[in-house]
Amino acid sequence: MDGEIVLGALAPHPPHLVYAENPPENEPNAECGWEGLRWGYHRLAKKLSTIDYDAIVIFSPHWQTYIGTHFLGLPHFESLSVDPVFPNLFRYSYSIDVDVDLAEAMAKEASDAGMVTRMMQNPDFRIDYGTIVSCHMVNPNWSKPIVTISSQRSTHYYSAEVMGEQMHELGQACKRAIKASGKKVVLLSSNSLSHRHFVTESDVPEDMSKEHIYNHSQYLWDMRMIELMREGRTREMVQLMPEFTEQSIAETDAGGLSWLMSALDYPDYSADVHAYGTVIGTGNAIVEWDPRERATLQVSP
Ligand code: 2X7
Ligand code: FE2
Repeated sequence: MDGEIVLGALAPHPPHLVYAENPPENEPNAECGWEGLRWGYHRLAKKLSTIDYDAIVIFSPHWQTYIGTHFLGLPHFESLSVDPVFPNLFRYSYSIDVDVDLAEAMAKEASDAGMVTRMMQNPDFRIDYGTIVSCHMVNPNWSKPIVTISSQRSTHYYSAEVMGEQMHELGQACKRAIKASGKKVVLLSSNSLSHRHFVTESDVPEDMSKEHIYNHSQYLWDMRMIELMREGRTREMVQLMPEFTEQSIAETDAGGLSWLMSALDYPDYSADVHAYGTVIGTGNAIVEWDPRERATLQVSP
């Protein structure tokens, strides 16, 4: 039977969210914080727990590979991940299983389509915190194998337009590989939206009286993008991506959201927004696309 994408989500990765959850894997302890985003993640995790799937494929901006797209390529990685900017919040012991067959199939499909790809087969490779935070938040018991896809940074090497074209091709290649694999797969784009942020931290990081969007124009841009998601106008959203990325220094520069939209064949059905909130001034939305919505649209008169 053909494989399929059973769910796609925008799943941002501020380490603050894991910090505020206080899971046993993370050393630092928080009193509370960022509840709107965390409760949104809880709703998404609850939905995922009702879905039958084999693997999570995640695209992370914090695994940066300037020569080509890389895929995790060993069955297991285990170590301590310390956030380089927030070591006070995130020191997470991880033990991660990888779906290597699926990773290899996606890399081959992308490479056959002319993209530069590579499998990461260094057993000492340190998994990036973007992968860990988003995967922890959607599936805290790590019950499914994952595949991380790196960001090849074309936005900075060439332009946001070039990145958009390449992510279109990569999304299509991943979709073909998933279909051929016979597996049911969840896709995550791990990124914030607007990304200007404060450069000093309050004495108590979870002091929510200090948390707000960095500026109003950034907020307006986030709302514009989210509105297009909710209205099922994702082709327009992808067209706006270069301008959005430049004007709000968005983390869409990494390409993940464009990759996700392509793999989902540019949803024309409404996305479910589980939460929007800020973390050190950045804009973060937790958004779900359920491809069964497209099927529903097609059968209705
Ligand atoms: O990587 C991040 C991020 N994208 C947003 C907010 C805070 C910290 O780290
Ligand atoms: Fe980030």
